[in-house]
Amino acid sequence: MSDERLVLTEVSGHIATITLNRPKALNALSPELMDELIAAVEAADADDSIRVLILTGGPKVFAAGADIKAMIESSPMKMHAGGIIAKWDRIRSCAKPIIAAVGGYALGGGCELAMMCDIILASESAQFGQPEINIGVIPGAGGTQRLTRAIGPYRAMELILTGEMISAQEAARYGLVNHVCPAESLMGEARRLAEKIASRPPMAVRMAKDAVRYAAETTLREGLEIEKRNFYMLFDTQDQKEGMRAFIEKRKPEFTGE
Ligand code: DAK
Repeated sequence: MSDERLVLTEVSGHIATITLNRPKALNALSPELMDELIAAVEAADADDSIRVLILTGGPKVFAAGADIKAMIESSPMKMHAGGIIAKWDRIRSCAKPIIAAVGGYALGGGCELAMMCDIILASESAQFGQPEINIGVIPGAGGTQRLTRAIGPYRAMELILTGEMISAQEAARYGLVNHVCPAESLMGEARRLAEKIASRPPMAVRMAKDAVRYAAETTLREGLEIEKRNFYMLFDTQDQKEGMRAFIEKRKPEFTGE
């Protein structure tokens, strides 16, 4: 692993751990870092041996937002032509579950990146916020929408209008964070959860992620259609036969991912 890489990937068993590696700039999400991150996520998504991704920024910070220094001279047309929205959307397109392990600041684009993940674990000293208002803009990678859906309109409005941060504990109380852990056990907990999910039938995991995501992104009627479609599709897998047979035969299922 070279120190110059902005994103590091480590694979162990069925789990890929992707680490943002720009600590001196608090993992500010520069265009170069985002390119490496998207490549790492897409590589893990395409690798059949990987079932779950963990995304972290290391023990001290998750990400302090998009790189303000890289953004200051931008223009609407530059941003549009650079396709940055489409780029960020590629993280969200990952079919496998992503667990965010947040060790410190998750601010602005960093908070939005965590919210593109499927489960958020945080260390006791982590802090979350959308401080864009303090630099004359607003969240641009889903913050106004995802935060509002995650914690409700009144709390989201206050956070976005004041730009203030909330602690990991408050974020957990609001429903943004699944579990808060001591700093030293954050990665262990992320791994334990990733392994649990990786032991479940992978096609069912994908279909479940897909259906749950629709709940936040579409109408109830459409979401129910997607759920039904995904449920039916799983009857084309060996793991469905094995799971149901094992239940009837009172034994542990052996899932193959087929
Ligand atoms: N960008 C660039 N550099 C950053 C940075 C950032 N967001 N955050 C920190 N750094 C750099 C600092 O400049 C400093 O670098 P040097 O001066 O040493 O070269 C180094 O990291 C350490 O930072 P501090 O000295 O400030 O450290 P402190 O512990 O004193 O303070 C802090 C930590 C996190 C409170 C502070 O650094 C801070 O307030 N950072 C900025 C937080 C922020 O405003 N974030 C929101 C940025 S706007 C979109 C996609 C994404 C976005 C928008 C659209 N599309 C797809 C359309 C996202 C926008 C944003 O995130």
